[in-house]
Amino acid sequence: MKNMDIDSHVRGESVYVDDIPVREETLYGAVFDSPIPHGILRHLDVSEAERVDGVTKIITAKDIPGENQIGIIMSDEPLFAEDMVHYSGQPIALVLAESEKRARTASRKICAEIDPLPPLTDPRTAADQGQFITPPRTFCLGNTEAAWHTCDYVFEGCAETGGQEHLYIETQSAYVYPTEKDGIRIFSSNQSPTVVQKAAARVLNIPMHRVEVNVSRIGGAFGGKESQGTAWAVMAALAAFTVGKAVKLVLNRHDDMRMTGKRHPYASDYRIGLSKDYGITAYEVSFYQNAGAFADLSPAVLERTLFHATNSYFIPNVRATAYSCRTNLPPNTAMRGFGGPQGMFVMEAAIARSAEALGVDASVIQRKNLLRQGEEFPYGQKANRSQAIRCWTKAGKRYNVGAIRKHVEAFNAENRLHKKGIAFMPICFGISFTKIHMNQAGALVHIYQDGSVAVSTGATEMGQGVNTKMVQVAAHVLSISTERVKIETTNTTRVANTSPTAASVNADMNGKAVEKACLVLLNRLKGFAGKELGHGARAAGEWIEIKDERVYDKGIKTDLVWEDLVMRAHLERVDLSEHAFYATPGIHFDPKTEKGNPFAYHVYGTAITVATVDCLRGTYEIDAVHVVHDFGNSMNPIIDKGQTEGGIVQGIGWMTMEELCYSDDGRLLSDTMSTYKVPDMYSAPKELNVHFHETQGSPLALFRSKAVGEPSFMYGIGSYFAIRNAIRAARPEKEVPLTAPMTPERVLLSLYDATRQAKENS
Ligand code: MTE
Ligand code: LUZ
Ligand code: MOS
Repeated sequence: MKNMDIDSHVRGESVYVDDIPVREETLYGAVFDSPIPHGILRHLDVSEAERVDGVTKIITAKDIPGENQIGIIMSDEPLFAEDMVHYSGQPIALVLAESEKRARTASRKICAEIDPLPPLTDPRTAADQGQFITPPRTFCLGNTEAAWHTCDYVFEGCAETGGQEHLYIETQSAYVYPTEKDGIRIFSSNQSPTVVQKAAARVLNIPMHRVEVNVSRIGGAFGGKESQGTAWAVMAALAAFTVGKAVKLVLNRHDDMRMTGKRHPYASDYRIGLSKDYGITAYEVSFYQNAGAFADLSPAVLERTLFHATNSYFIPNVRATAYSCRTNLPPNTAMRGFGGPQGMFVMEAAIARSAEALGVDASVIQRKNLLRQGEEFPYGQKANRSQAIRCWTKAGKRYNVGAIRKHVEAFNAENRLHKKGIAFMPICFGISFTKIHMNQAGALVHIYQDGSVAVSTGATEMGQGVNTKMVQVAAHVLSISTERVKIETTNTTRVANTSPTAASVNADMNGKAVEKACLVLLNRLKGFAGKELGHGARAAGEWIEIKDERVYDKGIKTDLVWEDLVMRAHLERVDLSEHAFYATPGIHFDPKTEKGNPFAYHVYGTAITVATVDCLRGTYEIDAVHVVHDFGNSMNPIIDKGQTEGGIVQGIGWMTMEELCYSDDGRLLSDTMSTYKVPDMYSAPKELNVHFHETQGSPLALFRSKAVGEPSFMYGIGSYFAIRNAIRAARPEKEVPLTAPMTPERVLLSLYDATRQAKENS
């Protein structure tokens, strides 16, 4: 089944927040934010702004009836700054006016008197000053201290990765209006309707049942609306509540890029020990996460970095420590991979550095240490049905890596100004929220009298195709046409207490809830049909089957079809609605020992990347990415392939060209589409092959079809090392710092001025 939204997307008919027809007398919001990254807010002068024609009200912390607080994990983040500002772009006030233009004009006339304080932007400096969001955490396996003596080789160094802008197409948006009896209805572009509902209730000081949050669909999120869609929705809610009118708040691209948090930049130190035959005996790593000014989701992101610190390898002695460092940047947040990519990059960097020092190809070390069945992750879980080696081997054979290598070598021998590099990138990604309690989902299924079906779940559709998969589940279980199934908007009044649509688990968890609800309805209808066909009341349904919208009795086709069955059931007063709940079984984790079985299953795969570097210009092309990926038993190959390709290109962007530049005083300089480069058609790999490695999947995956949202992102790391290997083909003697992104500028510095860049990175 194709993504059910594509026709309306292409015609421009799909409705996003900005497309909702507004009510009469709707007011428009513009956010006034801190012009500097750190300081004491002495005074706010709004008098001139208030005089702008059409301005209704300027909302500040003083207008909040409840708590000035929207922190998702820790209560450390005010909706509006009050006494202090902690980052450039931090909201201070919301201007309400009759038009967006007037609101913006007025917001430029607000004057904030701020005594500046020195800003922190670097995580290592923050750590030196003891600026931590949470205490550090350490995952251990074996005993690294004892293991170092047994190693034949030990290497150490540092590795750095940059942040990443989500660049969802739909910017942060909310449209809110008051409902009767002091209620509020919020339309928001948001991955976490319940988070918004709870935060709005807290800020407005009303119970959650008076707040309704509705999400029709999201124009892309990538993690950027897991926690960070909340502020704008709550601001609009506060404004609507205060003035009693509808309020619309849509950030423009520039404000969105300036004010919202991004993927966390990390600075890391590693030490790796190997045996003579290239087995990795010991690995120690310290991660310094640049969390930004408030906790946001940083502690959870930090945790996933630790979970994925050894990527797809078994290492008997591991010690991984992670520090969440408070800086004066916008709070960094969830983004595809959620800290996993940052952890895996350092592992791959350590292997690359070892390989270079030992004069072997990195793939020799990678292959040697791939996880086997039953081997233990540093967090105590054992690899179950590990596909690491199978995917690797299959990739090598299927894409004929021997021939690729020969081609690369021949090319490099013949060309002086262009060089090619090749890199393997195995991945292993854990599926489940790492916070166990978040692994729950609900679904509400109605069968209407005419046989049409409506499904509500806690999942939000952001382009990943979860709604399409939900249609497939309902149609399959009830054995009816997909045309009969409609997916409703995600709404807190229909499915309550939902987890964010994140962690790649939403087809699995919401799909299992839909499956459960549909099975209950199916059995109820079968029982009813059995009685109608003259079987005794007890276990009447046992003889009945519903296949392709028709009732079969003891395997024999009857005249009873779906529509008649449903109508007759309704007339006999059979309940045609069902709510079901799913909680992932068998997962647990003890944060005291940092051990457990946190993931329902893992997703594996291998990518082979080939890149060509232009050694005069520092530019490069990704010639090819060849993937063998563990999809389990894919329930929707079109969607799954799209998710995998999209993840890869987004991963390549993070590793190669997307660079967030800050001024010394913590202002984002690359805050527009003209200064922040994302992958386009020309920077996508010239060839991108995704082979479906079909396996048994996992019983905890929906229809044994494994989660696809995030894992492929980490194949992008291969592009970094392919480019690095091309640079090394040109300059084998140069020490190239393990810093990402590998922008053309960095390629040039690596080729021609290594010392300067070494200084830059020291
Ligand atoms: N695909 C599209 N088109 N747009 C998105 O915003 N977000 C990604 C991924 N794929 C995203 C996407 C992220 S970060 C996650 S966690 C998953 O989708 C979430 O959806 P799922 O659990 O249904 O896979
Ligand atoms: N969000 C979250 C996530 O809250 N917990 C997670 O474990 C997670 N993992 C990936 C992406 N988002
Ligand atoms: Mo995805 S980072 O879990 O929204």
